[in-house]
Amino acid sequence: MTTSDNRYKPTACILCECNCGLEVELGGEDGRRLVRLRGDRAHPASQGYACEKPHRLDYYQNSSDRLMSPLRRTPEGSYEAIDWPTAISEISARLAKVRDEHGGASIFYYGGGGQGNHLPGAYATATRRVLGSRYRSSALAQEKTGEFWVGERMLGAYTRGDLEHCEVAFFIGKNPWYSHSIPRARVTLKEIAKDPKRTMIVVDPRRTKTAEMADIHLQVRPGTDAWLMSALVAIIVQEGLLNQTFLDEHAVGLDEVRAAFAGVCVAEYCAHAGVAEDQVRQVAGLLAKAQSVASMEDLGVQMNRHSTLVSYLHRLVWLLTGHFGRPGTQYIPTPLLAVADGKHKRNSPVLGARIIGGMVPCNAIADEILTDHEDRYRAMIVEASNPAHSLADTAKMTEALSALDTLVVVDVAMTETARLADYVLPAATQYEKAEATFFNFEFPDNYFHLRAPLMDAPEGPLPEAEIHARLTEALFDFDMELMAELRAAADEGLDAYAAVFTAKVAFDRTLAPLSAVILYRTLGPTLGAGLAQAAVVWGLTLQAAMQHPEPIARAGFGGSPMEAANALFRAILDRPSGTVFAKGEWSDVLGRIATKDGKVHLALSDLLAVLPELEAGPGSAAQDFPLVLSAGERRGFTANTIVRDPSWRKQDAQGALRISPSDAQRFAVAHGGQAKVSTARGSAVVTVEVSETMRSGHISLPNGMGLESGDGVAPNTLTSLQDQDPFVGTPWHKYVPARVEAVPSA
Ligand SMILES: Nc1nc2c(c(=O)[nH]1)N[C@H]1C(S)=C(S)[C@@H](COP(=O)(O)OP(=O)(O)OC[C@H]3O[C@@H](n4cnc5c(=O)[nH]c(N)nc54)[C@H](O)[C@@H]3O)O[C@H]1N2
Ligand SMILES: Nc1nc2c(c(=O)[nH]1)N[C@H]1C(S)=C(S)[C@@H](COP(=O)(O)OP(=O)(O)OC[C@H]3O[C@@H](n4cnc5c(=O)[nH]c(N)nc54)[C@H](O)[C@@H]3O)O[C@H]1N2
Ligand code: SF4
Ligand SMILES: [Mo]
Repeated sequence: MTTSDNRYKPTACILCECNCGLEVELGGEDGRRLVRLRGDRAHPASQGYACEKPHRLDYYQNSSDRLMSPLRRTPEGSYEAIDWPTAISEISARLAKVRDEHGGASIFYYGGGGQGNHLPGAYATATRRVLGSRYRSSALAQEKTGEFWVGERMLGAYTRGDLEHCEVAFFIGKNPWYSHSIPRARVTLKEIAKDPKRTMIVVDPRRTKTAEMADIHLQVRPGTDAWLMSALVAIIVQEGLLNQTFLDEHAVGLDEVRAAFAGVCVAEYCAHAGVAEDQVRQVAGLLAKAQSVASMEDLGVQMNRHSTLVSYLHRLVWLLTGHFGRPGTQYIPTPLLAVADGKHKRNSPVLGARIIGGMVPCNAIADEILTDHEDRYRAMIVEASNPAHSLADTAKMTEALSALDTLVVVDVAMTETARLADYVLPAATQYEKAEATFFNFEFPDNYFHLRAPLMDAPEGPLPEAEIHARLTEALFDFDMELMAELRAAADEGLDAYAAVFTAKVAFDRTLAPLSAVILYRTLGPTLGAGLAQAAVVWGLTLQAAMQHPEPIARAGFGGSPMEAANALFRAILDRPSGTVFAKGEWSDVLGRIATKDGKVHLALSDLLAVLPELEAGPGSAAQDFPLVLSAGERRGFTANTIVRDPSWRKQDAQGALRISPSDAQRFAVAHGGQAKVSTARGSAVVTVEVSETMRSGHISLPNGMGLESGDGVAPNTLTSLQDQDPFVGTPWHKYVPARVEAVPSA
């Protein structure tokens, strides 16, 4: 199914992880402007849905900060344009020198993809391999690693909730009306809200748009979710609201959990959380009695005190009540590539911090550079990410990035991070090359969308696949005969190619890790105009066909793994609006539990061990900092730092500080006026928005603001590296002790 109107070309939105399918009409004098955008009805997940943001995607494509040439930093600190051969030879020589002197492990890789572009990370594996780079990280290690780790240990897997079909939807620290993250979020929210048989429960200190639509809003005191969620578990345990049949059959560890919560004083914990006890009891009853509960936690708790503990308590709530493996409850999706791995295999080299899913905790990175330790990171490649802005403690992060021997940034725009780099490499935008993401978490049908480019890249920028191919080739002698053989096989077709590739590359210990670049150079040229960067996807389809043959066969791609992979890859190339690549069945889900014994593990002893610490209560705010700042709230016109031009915002251009009427009065600040917000780490002057939606004691600032090019406050000038989760090092961006003072008008 493709669009009948051929002025429009299919692609996707890149502003949040939903990646809604879009149709775009190009225009402008050079034909390179995204002039008209609409939801693509042929997209299997979004089905024509889009929110307000993508209509202004031209601000991304035609940004004034666009990089058009490789840049090298001059001794004076400015930048000069250099050509690609110079850039590649100098960068590879500098990184090789760091590798030879200090070991490849001292070369760190950060990023690899954002909300819309995950192919660069796949290509970077080759560059990292030839450099011997061992450590990497990305934004996921400052939000999701706690959830991944807990999921891995309890279920051997990452789970999601079937919010589209549940009777009860439970959102914890999540505002999908503005932040989306589920397909067609607003349609789903409206459907739940208007159906009297369905219930929406929201846990959030702010009366968000989502909370307003909810049947029950637990307006928790900021940073006290651990008490609230403990109270919920305690009620379930103490009142016998357990789904005993489910637990007997599928779970172990119930006795330890029972013992840990038997003595919890629910009334006291509800008081600590600032929520009425009867409301919490009502919620526990609803969750236990409902046919199906689907839930979702996000940054409100994942970037907050006790984040990993709350991820655990959250899972206990739906597991104890048996909301798993049935329509409308939680499931384990079939990923094309697992971005959500929660395994802990090793620790970081300097601080010994837990590395989850291969990602070093973001808060550890600066300290692992700014040290005399022999194993410190000395060079870094940053790709499709802006850590100088997005990681905690901007000043410290800037100091750390500046202290590196070599920093290479690959981006489409001159970012805050690029301004610290020794070399800046210009990438083609996501509308100038083949792109895709691996945020494929749907169920039972699961989708993959390979986007063809809307236009060629201008002279200068290159797709990341080409950049990594050139870097890898500068550092490694490929066997040109083998490359020619693969290239010839590719010309004969996928089947011939697959045969040579599996015989000579896939199982070769030296070559397999370089697969992405080999595929790009040999299969890539046969894929059609602008699609070479899609070559790595063939390798992933082969992996997926080996790992999940049944759901992939059900989607129409059966036969041997190679046959399935080839058919799937052809479908991915042929369907410009996205492909259903896997069809799950609810009866599969329990069988996907991947713990050693196939059971749900309810008792995580290290997390149960910290529960008694809650008995002392949350403590009171420091005198200097009586308020809690959420540094980085999602709003109507925020999209991390993907769109840099401030004029893209139709509202909230200054990124106002939200404050409750009572706090505004207490600190003598007025709506529309200026105020100074201060934390232990910094201060900033902000525009004030007095809002009834805020709970007193809680203030918030938007994310993605305060770029060099724009207004507002860069939230991480106010955050600190120390405020982090003790288990996995995720930052507490939503829990920054702060104060607000009036600024006299000039
Ligand atoms: N518009 C827009 N959408 C986006 C993005 C964007 O930049 N802009 N970014 C995308 C990305 S990268 C992500 S990770 C997601 C994040 O999506 P969300 O997690 O939904 O986004 P936030 O607004 O940061 O935080 C969610 C809620 O947490 C609440 N909160 C604050 N403190 C607490 C607390 O102590 N307890 C509880 N229970 N809640 C608390 C806030 O009031 C807020 O409503 O959004 C994605 N979608
Ligand atoms: N205080 C605070 N800090 C936060 C958050 C918060 O709530 N509060 N939220 C955090 C969260 S959840 C996230 S996900 C992170 C996001 O922060 P980052 O991971 O740093 O990502 P973005 O800000 O999305 O930056 C994406 C970069 O990719 C570039 N880009 C776009 N397209 C391409 C491309 O095709 N190729 C290349 N090479 N580059 C491209 C953009 O120009 C931009 O520089 O921020 C985190 N930081
Ligand atoms: S929901 Fe996300 S992906 Fe979809 S249109 Fe809005 S910002 Fe884009
Ligand atoms: Mo995120």
